[in-house]
Amino acid sequence: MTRYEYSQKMYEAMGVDTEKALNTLKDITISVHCWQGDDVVGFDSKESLSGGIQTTGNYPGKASTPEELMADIDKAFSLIPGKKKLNLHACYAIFENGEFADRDALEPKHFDKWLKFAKDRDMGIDFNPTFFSHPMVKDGLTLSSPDEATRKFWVKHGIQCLKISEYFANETGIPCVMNIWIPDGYKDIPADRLSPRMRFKKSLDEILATPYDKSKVYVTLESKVFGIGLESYTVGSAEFTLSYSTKAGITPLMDNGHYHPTELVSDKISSLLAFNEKIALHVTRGVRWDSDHVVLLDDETKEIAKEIVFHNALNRVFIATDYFDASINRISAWVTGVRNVQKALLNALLLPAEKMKALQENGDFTQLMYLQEECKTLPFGDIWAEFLMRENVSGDYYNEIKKYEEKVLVNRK
Ligand code: RNT
Ligand code: ZN
Repeated sequence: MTRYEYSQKMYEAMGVDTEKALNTLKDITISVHCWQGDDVVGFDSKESLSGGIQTTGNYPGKASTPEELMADIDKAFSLIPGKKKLNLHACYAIFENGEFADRDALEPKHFDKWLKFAKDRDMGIDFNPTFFSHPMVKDGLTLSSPDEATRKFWVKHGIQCLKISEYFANETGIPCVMNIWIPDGYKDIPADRLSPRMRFKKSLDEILATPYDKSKVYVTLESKVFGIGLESYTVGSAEFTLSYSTKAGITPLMDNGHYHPTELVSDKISSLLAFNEKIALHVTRGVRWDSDHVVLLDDETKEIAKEIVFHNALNRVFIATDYFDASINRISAWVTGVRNVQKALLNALLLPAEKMKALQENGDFTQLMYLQEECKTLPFGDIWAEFLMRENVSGDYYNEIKKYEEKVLVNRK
């Protein structure tokens, strides 16, 4: 008997079908953020990263050209099992022959290289307008700016991105999730909290007035509680984005780094599922603040996965990763984080969900606790190893990445 077969029997005794779990896992798409590869820099602006987000560290080998970033994504994806989607930001536009287009003039053609990249790999693309790291961010504001020229510039950016998203969906045949996140906020106590929010609302209305095919493009809106240098007030707060999403019929997005440290996204998912057909997540790990550390297989990541799996919501939740660590090998950061999202999902798929739910409904909390704790020591590693084997990826990604680092990354300027 193989280790997998032996472990399968142990799960069977708990009432869990490991084959079903593995078959479900292999079809779950994770939208992998491209920005881990170059510390959220992109190719369209010489501005340093702004918007209250920050990468720290200067590990060698950062990608600084489209070719390098694509090669690194390929390397990372070759070591990540399961289905992937490419999550791009508008600042990753690729200009050729000295041509340039500002954010308000971006067109689908500026992403044709990415489109080809994705198509060649049978992947869909998700997209994000980039409302940061740009000279038109005035006093930290974009869509909520009181300066009409600034606000209009960013509205135009949003509209162009909507067109690009629809282009991706049409060309790949896979729906595109377009996420709107703006950094807008104030460092110190504002005199007027309402006017910026009213302008943000108006700007979103103007962007969404552009006709687009709602079966192909899912517009999501991401909230945030604060940013660096924007500690006192964030225009796109949780209440604002949730209310707006509901009213406009778009999809709310929760990033688990965007709440007060004792608030848990795992507890929020069910509330949003009660009111939305689809919801979206940015899976990250905040350490004391929205630090965007690499996702680990920690309790909260497992609990988030459990909420999706236990409520049969795998086809209702868009799962994307969002973190950026510049202090370790960036490819390893990618692989570790995405694998951990998948491990958390597998962990949830290997729990006797119906039995646990019934124990709760029957008020048998003693047995529920017993079962929850027993499941923690089941041979999860054997089932994960089986998944990697079926997906033809090795468990040892470290040495593979180390080789790539020595051969490719260290030679970069
Ligand atoms: C910032 C948000 C946002 C960004 C990306 C780069 O706090 O999480 O999603 O991380 O758009
Ligand atoms: Zn995010």
